[in-house]
Amino acid sequence: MDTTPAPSELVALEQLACDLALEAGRLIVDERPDRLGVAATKSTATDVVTVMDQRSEELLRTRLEQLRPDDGLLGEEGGSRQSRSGITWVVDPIDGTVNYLYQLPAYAVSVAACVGDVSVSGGWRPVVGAVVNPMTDELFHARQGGGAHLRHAGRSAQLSVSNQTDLALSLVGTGFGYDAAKRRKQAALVGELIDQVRDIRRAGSAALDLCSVGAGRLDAYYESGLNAWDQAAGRLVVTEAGGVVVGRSGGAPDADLVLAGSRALVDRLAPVVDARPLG
Ligand code: LIP
Repeated sequence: MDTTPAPSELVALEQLACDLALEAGRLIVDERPDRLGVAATKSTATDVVTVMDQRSEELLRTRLEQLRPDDGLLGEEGGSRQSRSGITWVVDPIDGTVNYLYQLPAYAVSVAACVGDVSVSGGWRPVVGAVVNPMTDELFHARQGGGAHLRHAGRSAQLSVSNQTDLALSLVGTGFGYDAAKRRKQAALVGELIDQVRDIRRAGSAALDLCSVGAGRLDAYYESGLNAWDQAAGRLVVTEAGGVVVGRSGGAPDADLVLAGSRALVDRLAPVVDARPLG
């Protein structure tokens, strides 16, 4: 069921997404154990989970069960619930977990409310989203038709993507997966791109990279191997800031490829990125 909530409900959902992301953001900073270790690993030995990823997701799951019992849930650390309302919350309790483990201040809590079937590539879309970087005290948020905003130090600013159209003058963000063979392919694509752009940035959090595109801090961003929770909220920040987010060959953004930026830059970057499947 793909029904956009009414504008008044979108406002309430956006506020809830912001409140939840802020609360989980405080938790992962205030309650970080002094000697934080790796609680578990997932796809590879470098794909780590900390106890704070688990606690942050537990907090989000509990709050949503209390406040929105009919909504569904899809969380990175395994939280899932079928939707009865048509809304499914897609959450990443800590995006940029390796940065969090190393205390690099570039990690985020990402919370999005989506319509459609989140288990189907291209079968869903975010209608509200919030991304908090608790270390920089920045809250990026958006709702469908309501624009994208950055709240920082008590002030709020409307966001818009950069108007850079020249690929050679573009600052492009990207990332690498946890599988070594895949990383080699991803590095080869960076090698091909490096002399066609201004420079490359690798921040370590897809949610923050997408928000950087929305804020014009990056001209474009692309990555393969992302899950729905890595891209859901950030994707809406980009589109509500006037940009586009696509997948391979202009399709829906999914695990195969997420490519974001202004229409002009995405059209120039796509032929290079599309030509190198990284699966
Ligand atoms: C991370 C993404 C990042 C990517 C990492 C990892 P996680 O998500 O945000 O863009 O390069 O490989 O997937 O694992 O920290 O939630």
